[in-house]
Amino acid sequence: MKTGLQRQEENIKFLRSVPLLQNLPTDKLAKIADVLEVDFYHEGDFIIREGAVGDTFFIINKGEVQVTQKIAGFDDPKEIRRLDRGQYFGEKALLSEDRRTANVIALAPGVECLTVDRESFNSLIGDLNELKEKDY
Ligand code: 6FW
Repeated sequence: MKTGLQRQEENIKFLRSVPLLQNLPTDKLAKIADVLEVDFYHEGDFIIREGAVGDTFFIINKGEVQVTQKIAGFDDPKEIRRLDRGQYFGEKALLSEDRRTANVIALAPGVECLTVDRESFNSLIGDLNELKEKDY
């Protein structure tokens, strides 16, 4: 059996390996590890739906996701990117207080994400320069 403390230590270790969070001091990583939740998705699940209201930031802990976006004049959204362990998504709607700008779909055999809500994102992550300067 794994204790809550072991889980917390594992989460801090993983957070330290995420490029976006690499320069954060341990006390901030510990705060993120305290507030994050773990979500599991099956293949084909829409983790994020383009156009929806959203209040969550995601970091991939296991598996791979597909990012797709609606193209004017086409019925089917087009794949724009794939992301895997250590990469993040969902920051855009939080930074701009706007709707989701793309779909994010779980690929086989499933996906585990660490999630942070808007309030914790604002106080712990949203100020990072990498996020503000990002230009896809
Ligand atoms: C893209 N155009 C848009 C991605 C994540 C991090 C980095 C690429 Cl450093 P949201 C939908 C999310 C959005 C982004 C993500 O999809 N995303 C894109 C694009 O070319 N969104 N508009 N590429 S994946 C990605 C690089 O995180 O945030 O809250 O939800 O709008």
